[in-house]
Amino acid sequence: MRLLFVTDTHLRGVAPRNRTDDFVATLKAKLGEVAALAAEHRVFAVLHGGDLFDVPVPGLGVVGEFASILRQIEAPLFIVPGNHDLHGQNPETLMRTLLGFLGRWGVVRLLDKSPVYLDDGNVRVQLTGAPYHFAIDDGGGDYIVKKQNCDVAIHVCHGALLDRSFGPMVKYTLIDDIAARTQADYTLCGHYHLGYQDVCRDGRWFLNPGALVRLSASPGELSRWPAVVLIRLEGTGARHETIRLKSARPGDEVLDRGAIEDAAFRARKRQEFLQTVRQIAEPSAFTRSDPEAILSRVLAGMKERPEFAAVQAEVMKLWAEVREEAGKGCVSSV
Ligand SMILES: [Mn+2]
Repeated sequence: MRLLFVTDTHLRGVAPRNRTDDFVATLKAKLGEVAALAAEHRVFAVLHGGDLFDVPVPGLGVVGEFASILRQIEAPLFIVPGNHDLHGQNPETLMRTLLGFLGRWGVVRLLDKSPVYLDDGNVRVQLTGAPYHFAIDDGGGDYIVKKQNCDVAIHVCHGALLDRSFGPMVKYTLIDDIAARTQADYTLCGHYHLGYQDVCRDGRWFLNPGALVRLSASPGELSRWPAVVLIRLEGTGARHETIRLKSARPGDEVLDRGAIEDAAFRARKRQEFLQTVRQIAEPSAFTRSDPEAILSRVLAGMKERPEFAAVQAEVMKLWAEVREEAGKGCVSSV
């Protein structure tokens, strides 16, 4: 049995900023290549890691642009809903989205934690999914499955399951924190567009080949090549290969370098600014419980900077809103 995994296709009718090619034509070519690979390898099913379209309810014109290509995929398409498939990233809205509609129509099969079994008489596969929701990376429980009544268990996820730490600013789950707890032979993940090198822990694989499309012009997107994964199952054995898409172009041919340099410049400026703020607000300042005193102290240290007036106005506006929300000045600590 062969299965094809593809993720984050973000089908859309307009080009994102920073793309220099005919983006819709590129999307069609890539989707066409996925359909051709599915046919060439006679896959039993195509597995999709979520974010099929870029918005939850695209216009019918956009849907129609891709419908004939999606129809070329003869194998059933199993998909886990991603955040872009949902209104406000809320799973409860699924039935009001295109993906929910396609699921009910039977065009796609929606995956969740209830197992679905694929059986070709040779291999029996347990298929489960972890759809996106706000708390998917709180504790990692969604990434953990039990393997039952099958030769191979595959879990398809749309969350920030990552191979390395990303610092305190984003929520994520480390593969190493859940690897010993899940019984899935393959955990196939979308959502983190850059993907990572295949991870293997005690014979269990954790794969994210990256998004099918490069939507932003970040250095990571510039240097990577869109790919899909082909999994071959025989008895209880499994192997897989990453297939780089022939229809993709090198990043610097389709992404605007000017935008990349602008982004790098902004990131540098932001770092400089944060550095200044850190120097002004030495740790003792934050041990005080009076948030207004902390704000005043940080602002006072910035008086010489040209952006001072604008920053002060914005900070005070936000602070007033926070006080308002919290009940007319009842906030006494941050
Ligand atoms: Mn995505």
